[in-house]
Amino acid sequence: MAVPFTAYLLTAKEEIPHLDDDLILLLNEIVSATKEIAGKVRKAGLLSILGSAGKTNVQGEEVQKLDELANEILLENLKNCGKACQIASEEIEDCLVVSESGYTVAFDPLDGSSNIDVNVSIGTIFSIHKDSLMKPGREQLAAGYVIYGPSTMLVMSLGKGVVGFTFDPESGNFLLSHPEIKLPEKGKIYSINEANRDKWTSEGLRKFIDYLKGEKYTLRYVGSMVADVHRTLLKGGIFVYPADKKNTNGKLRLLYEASPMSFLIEQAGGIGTTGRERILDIVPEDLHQRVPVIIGSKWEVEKCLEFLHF
Ligand code: AHM
Ligand code: MG
Repeated sequence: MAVPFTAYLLTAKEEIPHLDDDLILLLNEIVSATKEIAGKVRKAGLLSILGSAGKTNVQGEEVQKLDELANEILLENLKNCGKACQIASEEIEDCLVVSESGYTVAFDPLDGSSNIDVNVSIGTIFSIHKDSLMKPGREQLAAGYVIYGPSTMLVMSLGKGVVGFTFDPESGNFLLSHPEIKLPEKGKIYSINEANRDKWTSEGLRKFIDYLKGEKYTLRYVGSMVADVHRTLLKGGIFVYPADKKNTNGKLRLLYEASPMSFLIEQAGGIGTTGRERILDIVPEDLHQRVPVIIGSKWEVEKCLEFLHF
């Protein structure tokens, strides 16, 4: 019998000192919000919630109706549970201060917005710290994502490895299906939006991608970070969203995209870097700051760094 999420947390508590009852409550609240989001995603075409919400977010990006709905569901759950002192979301400009101390949550309610309307995998990403959102990623107490794909999966780390749960629609529970996710040391796949090649600011990166092609790598790029990182975690290889002429610090946001994903990748045995520094060592300066992202198997990321610094 597979272990349900809450039962897993209660057992993990014995090995993970920082996993107290408040953190368990908070994680349960996030997970219950994602179940609600998964329900909406599954029926999106029937509920008139596809398409644009007709506005742009703080970052000038078009907001989809489902982005907005997922954001509201998460915010509501987090505000009501009383365990989150500060909340930051991709969809809101300032952080929400609920109380002076406690857990902070940064999230991307629905990552991969461009894939919503075409029924391709999207996801929710979350990152949890204590007392302040503006701490380096290495101090995360928990991070994870839920991928709304052919099956809905929760992948999470509490700082002691990476585990995966698959949603069982019959029982309504996330059940432990991947007790120990380990990234292969080396893979066969690279993942990057190669249409931007001419705009990348690094010649070394172009040479690295050419090198991988020569080594018979294949390209997979969904355009949902959650899906591209999920594949990388399970199969190895490398995922890159670099700086380019338009996005001089890359596109992905540190607090709720780069940092939690880097935490998972490192916890699974991989590496996460901007090309200049370890992503988890960056002390955030801004809630929505962007960073270049190079994450994946040890072998490919180290090789990439060699090309970048040649
Ligand atoms: P979003 O949070 O608005 O969906 O944007 C982030 C997404 C990532 O999921 C993905 O890796 C990236 O944007 C894709 O960007 P592009 O279409 O430029 O390749
Ligand atoms: Mg996103």
